Amino acid sequence: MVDRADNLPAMDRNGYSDPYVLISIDRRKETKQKTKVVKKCLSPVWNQVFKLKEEHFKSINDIICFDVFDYDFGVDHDVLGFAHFPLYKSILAPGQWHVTFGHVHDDAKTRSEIIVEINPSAELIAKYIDEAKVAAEETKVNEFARTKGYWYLFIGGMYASSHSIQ
Ligand SMILES: [Ca+2]
Repeated sequence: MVDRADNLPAMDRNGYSDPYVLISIDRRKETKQKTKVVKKCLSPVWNQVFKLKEEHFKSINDIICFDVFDYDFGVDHDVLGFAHFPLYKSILAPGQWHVTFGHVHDDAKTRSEIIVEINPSAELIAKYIDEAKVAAEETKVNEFARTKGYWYLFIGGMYASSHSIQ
């Protein structure tokens, strides 16, 4: 479900944008779907529900992408912002997400926010729940490693560190 966005940057000369969201899994072509375009609006409400096909998910490392663009007639559409969710996060914590993104064009002072809701099916959760827990642990380990200044190499499912943790 793509709910709404707030404080999007203005890309058109009239002081507005014409925002729409491109939804995809890892930006793969066959998974792409679009919201409607909301004309002349910086806080658009889409309120549209999309179904991502279960067979389009290839692994727990997939990213669900919400790329926000400004529609322009006949020319390339400007990027307004990106919100990307690792599949494991939406498996472990389904529901509504508020995502703040930095402006790609940083002349604006307020930060944009997009609100989406991701509700994986019971089948998808059952399929990926174990891997999602592992992925979350690995992310934690990686973050811990970064904060402690350790360097980890991910080799065939094993972590090898240049220093050992006490
Ligand atoms: Ca436009």
